[in-house]
Amino acid sequence: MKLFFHPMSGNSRRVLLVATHLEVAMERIVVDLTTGEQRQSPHLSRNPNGRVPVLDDDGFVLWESRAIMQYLADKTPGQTLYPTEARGRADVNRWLFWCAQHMAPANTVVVFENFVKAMTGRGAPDPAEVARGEALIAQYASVLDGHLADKEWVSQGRVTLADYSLASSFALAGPARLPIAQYAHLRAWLGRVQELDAWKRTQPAMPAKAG
Ligand SMILES: N[C@@H](CCC(=O)N[C@@H](CS)C(=O)NCC(=O)O)C(=O)O
Repeated sequence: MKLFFHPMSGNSRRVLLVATHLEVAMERIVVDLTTGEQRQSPHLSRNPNGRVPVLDDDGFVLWESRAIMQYLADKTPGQTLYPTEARGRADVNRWLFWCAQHMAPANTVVVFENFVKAMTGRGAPDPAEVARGEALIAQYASVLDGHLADKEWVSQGRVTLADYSLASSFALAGPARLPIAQYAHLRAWLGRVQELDAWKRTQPAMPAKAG
């Protein structure tokens, strides 16, 4: 199994977290997002969207990070990250879709302005874009914070794909200055995820020119 990824990519991180948690061995191949390698051949033939991560499992090529998480879990007998019972799975799916549609895109606006631009030499953050992203984060982080007020984990009372998917979207919260200081339940949960072995083992080294 091969994973085409970038170490600073939150979308890649969620796949690495699941692979590490499940002890799925995979060769890791960096696609250099800072030079545009993702929009050139051969990567475009792996993913016509020109993005990472992409999994290649013996010729079965799969893109979209949450689809890859689900595939890895489904291939692992006895795993507990992705429930097999209908309601448990539906609840985890709810948070995966919500993450993809709402929370991660909100975080991405600010991560792009405050972190990716510096990493790729694209100039200063645009204050209007930062404000737009911060408003979206306020809208969705408050939902997650409220949900976590009486819970240790997002779903099922245990670590699931939902935690890894959502936490990955906050992986650059510090260097990208995501405005989450007021969300105590969210921050406490993020701290719990960051204590997990899989999180520690997938921590990337920060690039010198970003942050
Ligand atoms: N929905 C996709 C998003 C993938 C994505 O946007 N990846 C970013 C890195 S975090 C990327 O490859 N960006 C390269 C670019 O936009 O040129 C997924 O979940 O896999």
